[in-house]
Amino acid sequence: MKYSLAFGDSNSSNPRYSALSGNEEEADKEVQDIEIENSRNVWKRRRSLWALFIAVVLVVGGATVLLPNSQKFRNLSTQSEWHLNDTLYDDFPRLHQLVGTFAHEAATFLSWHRGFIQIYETTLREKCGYQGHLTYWDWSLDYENPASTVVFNSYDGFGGDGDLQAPKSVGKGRCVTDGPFAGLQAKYFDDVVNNPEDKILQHCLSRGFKDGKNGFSGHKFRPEAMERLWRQKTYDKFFLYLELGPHNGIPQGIQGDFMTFTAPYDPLFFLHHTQIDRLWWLWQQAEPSSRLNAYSGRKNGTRSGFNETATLDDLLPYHGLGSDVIVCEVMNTRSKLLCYQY
Ligand SMILES: [Cu+2]
Repeated sequence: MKYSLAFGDSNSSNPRYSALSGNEEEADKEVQDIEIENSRNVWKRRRSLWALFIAVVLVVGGATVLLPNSQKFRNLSTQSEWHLNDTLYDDFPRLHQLVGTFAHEAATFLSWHRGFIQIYETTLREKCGYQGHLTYWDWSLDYENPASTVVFNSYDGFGGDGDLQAPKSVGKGRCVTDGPFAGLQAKYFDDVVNNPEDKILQHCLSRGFKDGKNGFSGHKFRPEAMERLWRQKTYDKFFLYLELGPHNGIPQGIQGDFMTFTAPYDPLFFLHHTQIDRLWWLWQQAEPSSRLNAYSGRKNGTRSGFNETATLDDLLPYHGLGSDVIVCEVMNTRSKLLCYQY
């Protein structure tokens, strides 16, 4: 469809969006000729749509669970072309681990992850027959009791906490035994920062809600925290507050695989980072004339050992799983390379 300012339901009903959409006309002028075919929406509890998404993720993961609609995807190859002996599903945690100290606590946190989830979406579409788009979990709506969100439902969600009766697994968690990812096997686990070696450790998908179901706190993304996020005026202040605040609240609450640089083993990682990307997008849309080019702070994470200043010409590495890109290519989601909106 042609890009227009008539956004879909998810945005028009979002008070945060309307509060931030002051300069739409200006943005529209710059992009009026770009076709936007990719509209990312909020995760909705609609099994008819989501069985498909879940089935696709399962097949990428090489799992043996059979869901409605999944049969046709099971015929597709799950072999990675990127890294010998891995599946496509292992590729994403493996790449995320490789760039761990580069793409966190640095300006690259937002830019690198924007490219990363784009590669994931493209992989689902090109290699798994998925025809939908990435979706996001807006956890700020669940801040009062994040553990009871429908996202964790067994039947039409992504499954819940690790099973207290199940064996202990990685990252202070236990095996997830409900939902479509029950029994999913992961190959790597990286709990050692700055360890460049592969950490091969076969295990079940692990979650361990902090302090149990009632202790998983939404404190870091409560309304006051989100208000504070929107008050950040410069890119470096915005990304750092977003990363260390609202962003960290989710893995710290879910734990298990999600706690480490191999976090993409938990399929929720992609709903989470699509939400992070959307928050950056909203921040940019509030003042597009300046913020579509706003980029500052450290080029590499504080734990990387490097201390250089970030620029729009920096290279974002995807080590062959996807093409490397220059930061300026991912600043505007309406660019030719990305071509999506929220
Ligand atoms: Cu990350």
